[in-house]
Amino acid sequence: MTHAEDAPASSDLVVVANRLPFDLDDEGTWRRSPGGLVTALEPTLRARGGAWVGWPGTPDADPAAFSDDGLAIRPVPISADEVAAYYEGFANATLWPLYHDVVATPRFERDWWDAYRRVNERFADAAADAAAQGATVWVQDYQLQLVPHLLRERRPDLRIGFFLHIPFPPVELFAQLPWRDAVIEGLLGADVTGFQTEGSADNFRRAAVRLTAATAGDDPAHLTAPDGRTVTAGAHPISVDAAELDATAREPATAERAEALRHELGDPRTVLLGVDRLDYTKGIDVRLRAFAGTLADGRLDPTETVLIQVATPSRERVEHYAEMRDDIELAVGRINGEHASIGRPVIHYVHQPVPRDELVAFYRAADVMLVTPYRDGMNLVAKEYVSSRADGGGALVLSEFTGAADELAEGAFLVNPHDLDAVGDAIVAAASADPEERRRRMALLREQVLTHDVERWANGFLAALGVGA
Ligand code: GDG
Repeated sequence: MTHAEDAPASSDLVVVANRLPFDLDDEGTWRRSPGGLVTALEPTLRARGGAWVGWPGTPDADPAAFSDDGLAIRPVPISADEVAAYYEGFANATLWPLYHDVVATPRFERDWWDAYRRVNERFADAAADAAAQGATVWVQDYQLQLVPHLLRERRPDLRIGFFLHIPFPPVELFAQLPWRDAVIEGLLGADVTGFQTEGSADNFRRAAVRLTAATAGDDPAHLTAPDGRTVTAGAHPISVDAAELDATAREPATAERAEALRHELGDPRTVLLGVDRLDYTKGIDVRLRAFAGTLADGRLDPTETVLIQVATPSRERVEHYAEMRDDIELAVGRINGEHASIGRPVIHYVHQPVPRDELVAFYRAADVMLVTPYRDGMNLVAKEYVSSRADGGGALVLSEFTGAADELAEGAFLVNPHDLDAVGDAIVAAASADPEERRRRMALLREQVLTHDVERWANGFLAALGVGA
């Protein structure tokens, strides 16, 4: 990748996220790392000469800032020890389980907290450096919850927004965190706090009032911070680039690949699909057990039904993840052992990243998409599936405990993932619904997702922050 080497000037719009939209590899080469957030924000940022502050993805690397076609890239270095304590520790073994309803037991370690605070300070310094006088700064996600307050201390002239991509838990759970007051104080440094759902926004407001000197404002979406500033807290449900997925799904090559895939699977009557990072919040285990139940009781025929489970490697150095991988792989082996015949597995388990276009072909090939998290901020997979069904077919089994359920309840087969029987029933209902009913439901889902895409999300949040489209 080529880029201008001169240090970028300060910017009027700054995004601060754990990761940059470019990764630095071990050889020191920058590679673009596409993702939903990048797609959503890049055009606006480039048009405004904006900046992105984030970690380059390699421990101990300390590369210089640079400009890429109107976008300032400002790397924040993180040491290997800090990756272990701040990222794998506090972010992913303390906050992640705590914020997902304690699905796994969070670990509370003072050293991890110290590293989290230190790294958040470094991000706040970098953001303060990047921002022009009176600029708008948008901070992303649970790794950086202290940045709004730290940044305001450094730069009271800035307008600061914060968006949480994962759920904000009920105060009864959040209160377990030994450093709970500091986290709320961190978030209250923002002018606008955004959450995936009204439920999360409400949880945050309750926690702020219960645990700090913040008070509820007259407007239910407003809080008055201890320093007298108004802080808004509202729902800004994130989404996907629905038009782009719809267009990819319409390409003849995608339909051909989807058909070829079904053929490779042995032309089964029903193809079920799960696509997740291999994460204990995603309910992969309950989905496998429920599927096995429907085969065992004869409601689904193992000679006519196939489940593809893509479980992308994730956070492999965090303890809970390694254990869970073993459990899932044991379950896949057991279910295939009991129900498959030679050359015809009932579960195709993929523990590798699947290329994007191939993933869209998977979505198009799947009669039933299984999204069964115990708790999920939003769940983009559900929205990607819907966007990819340009043919109007397919059915979505969706956990009530996802943010997506707030928008997709009407068209989806909604399910409580803690109720194993109900998950089995929903899988059977979705697989056996008549085509008319499936098309009716898919039309409802598509109407919602195609009109509420990621661009609308980004513009909506920025508008709340006072940045015009
Ligand atoms: C967090 C919140 C919230 C997965 N495997 C492959 C692959 N993926 C892509 C999916 C999707 C993304 O990863 C996963 O997004 P999710 O939303 O499902 O889940 P998290 O990673 O937990 O994301 C979540 C989100 O932030 C955004 O705010 O919705 O609630 O937890 O885009 O497609 N992509 C490709 N190959 C794979 O094998 N190409």
